[in-house]
Amino acid sequence: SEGPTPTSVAIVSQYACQRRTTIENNNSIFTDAFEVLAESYEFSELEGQCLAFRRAASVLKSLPCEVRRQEDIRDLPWMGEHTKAVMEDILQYGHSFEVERMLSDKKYQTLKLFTSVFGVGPKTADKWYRKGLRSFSDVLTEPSIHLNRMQQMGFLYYEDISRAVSKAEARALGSIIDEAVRAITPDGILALTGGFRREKEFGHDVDFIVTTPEPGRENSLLPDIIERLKQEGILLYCDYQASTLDISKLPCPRFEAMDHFAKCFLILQLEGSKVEGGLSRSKEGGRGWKAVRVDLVSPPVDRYAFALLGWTGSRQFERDLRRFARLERQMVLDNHTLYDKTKKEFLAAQTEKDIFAHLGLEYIEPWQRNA
Ligand code: 8DG
Ligand code: MN
Ligand code: MN
Repeated sequence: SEGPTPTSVAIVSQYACQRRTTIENNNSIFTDAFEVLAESYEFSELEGQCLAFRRAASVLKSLPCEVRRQEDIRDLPWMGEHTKAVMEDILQYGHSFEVERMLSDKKYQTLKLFTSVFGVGPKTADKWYRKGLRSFSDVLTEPSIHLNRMQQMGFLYYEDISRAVSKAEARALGSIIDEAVRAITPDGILALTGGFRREKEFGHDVDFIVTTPEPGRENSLLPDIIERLKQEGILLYCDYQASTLDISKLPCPRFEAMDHFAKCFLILQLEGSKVEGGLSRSKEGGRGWKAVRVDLVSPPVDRYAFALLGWTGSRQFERDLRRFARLERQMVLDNHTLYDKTKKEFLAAQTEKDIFAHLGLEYIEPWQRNA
């Protein structure tokens, strides 16, 4: 009889949606380094090189153990010459010279600082850098700069929202949103999504999906929730975007990065007394509350599974789900639909499991999507 082969090597898929990636990362020494370089390429708008480092990092995050020797990565996908060279330095010297150089680069440091402000993307950060601005006080005292409202709030609450949101804080916000939904409609559906659904310990915000079984009713849901939060006196900032979903346009699916659901990007005032174990920020400011970023998205109920899958992330997992659908199944997946180009039909789904099944993929639990 055949026993186990002595040199059986587990094949690692090139697609994140065929790997199970928990929050336990055995290779953060490499993936942290890759993230610095990926980010610097993102600042320079070199998307291909940025993606190469993000893909390599994602593969290493899925490994059950630490990479110790160069030969450990021999059979892994997405290990290019550049990523290998960075890993070689880390294996040999404990750090990468290229990464060290980047971390002490003034332009990288400044763009990193500016993009850490809510409402400031790489384009704005670069514009400010090219004006010679290097610090927040440079930006805030520069007369030629006009900050939009989002950026004004980003600076005003910088101390709070640049600090990670804890699980306990996310839970407290869940109760607040749930109470609001319950008061508006008893059959409202609320689900945690984003990083906290993937069981991350910390996040930069808290993401929720809300809907109702009554078609069309979801359109007034977010405005009603926002009104309630305002009346409670805890709404510090609200950027509401009404739905632009046009079902009649659905039979010509093409991939779009942004979805068309109603959504809002909020800053809420979270009372320390509502958080088990207290707020994660130091209380030296004296006030007993913390400003926290919250995202709400409100799809029609028949789009719920697609929206939930799309908003749970991680971004790398989402990218690879779509790439897998397109290249391996001739299907188009986005936050609204799944379209089979061979059969020329849309595939309906009540749950995420239905979508994985349509794609012929093993189901990956949310906590295994930290690619
Ligand atoms: P974090 O907040 O802990 O940093 O991580 P995260 O929860 O994974 O990231 P996120 O930036 O909050 O995004 C969560 C998911 O939402 C991510 O997979 C991308 C998805 N998403 C969309 N559309 C949009 C959109 O219009 N804006 C934002 N911010 N996220 C979107 O599908
Ligand atoms: Mn999030
Ligand atoms: Mn978010």
